[in-house]
Amino acid sequence: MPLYLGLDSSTQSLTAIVIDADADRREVVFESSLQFDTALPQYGTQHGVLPHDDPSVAYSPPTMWTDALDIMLARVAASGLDISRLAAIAGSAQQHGSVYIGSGGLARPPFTLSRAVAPIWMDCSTSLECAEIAAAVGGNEVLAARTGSRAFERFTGPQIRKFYKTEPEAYAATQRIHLVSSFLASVLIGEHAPIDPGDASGMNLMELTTQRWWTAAVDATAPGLAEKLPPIVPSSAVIGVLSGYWQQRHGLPAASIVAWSGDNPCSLVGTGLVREGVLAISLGTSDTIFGLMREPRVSRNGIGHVFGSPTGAYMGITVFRNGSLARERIRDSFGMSWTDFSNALQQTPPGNHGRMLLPWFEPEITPPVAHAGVQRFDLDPEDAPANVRAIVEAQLIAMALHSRWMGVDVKTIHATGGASVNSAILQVMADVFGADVYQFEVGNSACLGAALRAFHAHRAAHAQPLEWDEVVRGLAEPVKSSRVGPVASRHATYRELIARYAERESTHAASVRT
Ligand code: XUL
Repeated sequence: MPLYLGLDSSTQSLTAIVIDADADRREVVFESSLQFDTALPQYGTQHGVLPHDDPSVAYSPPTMWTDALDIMLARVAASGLDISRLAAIAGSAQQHGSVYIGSGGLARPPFTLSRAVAPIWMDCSTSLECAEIAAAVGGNEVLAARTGSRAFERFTGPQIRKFYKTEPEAYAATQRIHLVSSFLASVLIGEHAPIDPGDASGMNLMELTTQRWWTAAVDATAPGLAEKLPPIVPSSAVIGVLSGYWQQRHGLPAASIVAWSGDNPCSLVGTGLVREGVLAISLGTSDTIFGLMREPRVSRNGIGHVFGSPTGAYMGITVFRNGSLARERIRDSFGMSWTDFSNALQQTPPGNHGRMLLPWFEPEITPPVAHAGVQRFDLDPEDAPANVRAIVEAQLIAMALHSRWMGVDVKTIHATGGASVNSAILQVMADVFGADVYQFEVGNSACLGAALRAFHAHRAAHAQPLEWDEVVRGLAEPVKSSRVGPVASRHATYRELIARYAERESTHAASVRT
């Protein structure tokens, strides 16, 4: 039976999952992960990001990602699996980050980069460029209606514009601009790869409904950009085969390479959200809340995004920057383990006696907060358990508040990402949303989603297409026994708290914005 490899290059780590799949059976047969900071210390990253004096700037080294890929392919080759059965590989990557390629091919490393670093999704240094692009296309509402999002600092278009303005010569020397996803796909096939609509919709450059580059936005971003952008192909396109370089280096077969996508579009598949009505919450470096959308209902208040879905429809998503690193900041400041963190949550009452915080340890995406600044209300900064409850409640209340634009009456939530193993956090989630929360056997839904996309595309390419329900069956289904149900009285408490939180949030987001 064929094997399918999914790879996920996230902010902090690279993960691989191999599934053994046919029409009747799917099974994870290999899973491995490496942390960039510890596996590749020579790059000096912290949580996968290069230290920088300006807190609004976030860069990572693209060669660190390709070195990680090399290590991971060696692990897959040495896994003991009959690797000659490897039929297809697809990938998932952190969204929005951009890689700038100069002249010279991609047949084998080292590659000629016209910019040594890649700005990533945590970068928020492009407010000016956002304003310029929005103004040039007729305003943020027009941009959102066409591309699915108003201008956002981390989106690739504003990032490209800043590069063009600050390093015009390096921009001119750039032959091709890739997303992290299309860059790593290129490395695997040994030539420039296309971009899929799921990840292209995180650029402020693609027209959502036609899945083509939108000329007005491209022209507003930087001169000559149209020639530097890869073509857009459907997410299920087979874009080539594993290049001779990787086949020889690791003894791998000429597996098909399927277009890579963003981690959130891949997670949509990996959490089984192939139908409308259910939302997923991913608790990772970023916290995200998302669900499938049959029609693109763009956020009117400029909060969320509509991206392309790998299933061919759309997805609504809201993204929070202060995710796992904010939870870790609280945990570490009190010298706690994760078990202590869960105990603290259990010791404190829902609603926290009205003690509250706004969790902006770093600048925030939702709502837009340009400068870090944690705000506490009736909350003693030394009270460990109360601070633990306050961060978790703040994050989940913010998610409930800022996912309303999707118009989903949330009854079921699929929880994924590192912190989704914590059932005390999931209880707060169930109570805040008044919804049943389920966990998954495979915690890394982005990576699993990539493996399932490889399966789906390979079957379709061999005239044996499978419906998406069939593709996700068995592996990307919530574990029924993991259900965490809401408690009605607590949900009532949170319904009141949400209004108070919203008021405080809007006052303070405005005051820390410049
Ligand atoms: C999505 C976003 C983050 C990154 C994290 O818009 O900015 O979720 O994709 O990897």
